[in-house]
Amino acid sequence: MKKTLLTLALGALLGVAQAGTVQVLVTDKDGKPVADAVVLIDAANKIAVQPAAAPVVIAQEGLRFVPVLSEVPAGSTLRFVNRDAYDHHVRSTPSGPLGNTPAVKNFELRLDAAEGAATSPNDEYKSPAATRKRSGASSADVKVDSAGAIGLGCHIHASMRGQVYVSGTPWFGKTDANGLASIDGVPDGVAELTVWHPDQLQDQPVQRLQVTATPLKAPLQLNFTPRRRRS
Ligand SMILES: [Cu+2]
Repeated sequence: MKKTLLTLALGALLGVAQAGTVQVLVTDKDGKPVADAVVLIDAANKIAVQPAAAPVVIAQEGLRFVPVLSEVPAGSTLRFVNRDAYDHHVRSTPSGPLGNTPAVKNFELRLDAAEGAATSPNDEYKSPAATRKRSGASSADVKVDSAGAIGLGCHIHASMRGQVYVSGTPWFGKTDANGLASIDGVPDGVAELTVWHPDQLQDQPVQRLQVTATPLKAPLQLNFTPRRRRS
């Protein structure tokens, strides 16, 4: 909501009369809805991407990354929080089914078990720098500035897989279980829509849109069918 208001305010300053909502439906090669696809819109009237106002939490919980896919604006801080009663060793990995897309940020974090560590919801927001420097921390922050994908893995648990997509545009979102993502505040005019999915072998084609104040529905079909994920 804040982003929408900001976009509208900036739009007014730039002489852009309106902004619209784009609802994207992502389907696979067989026409089935695809969840957890990142949808990105580039508008002719660009505004700079703003980092998330607070650290974006990615939990290690029940041997999983929660959420399994996080989409964040460039410049944001990721906060990895171990909520399990055992250690994790989070690291960035390449993305793509062949592991051929290098991560846009490289890191390795040893995160102690949550037991006895400062991981209650309130503690997460206390003095992150101090938490980071303390030895035996169960949470750590990573700032991500470059747009693109970061795979997540754990040295200790090979089955743990996650994804982060860092957006270079302020208009982005990820699809829900029905394959839908709704993006507000896109300036009127020509825009370019694209999608990123962790299973893609190559960049997906860019689609041109004409955005108006009337909500726009944009179907977007992948040229592949993603693997089924364990849930
Ligand atoms: Cu682990």
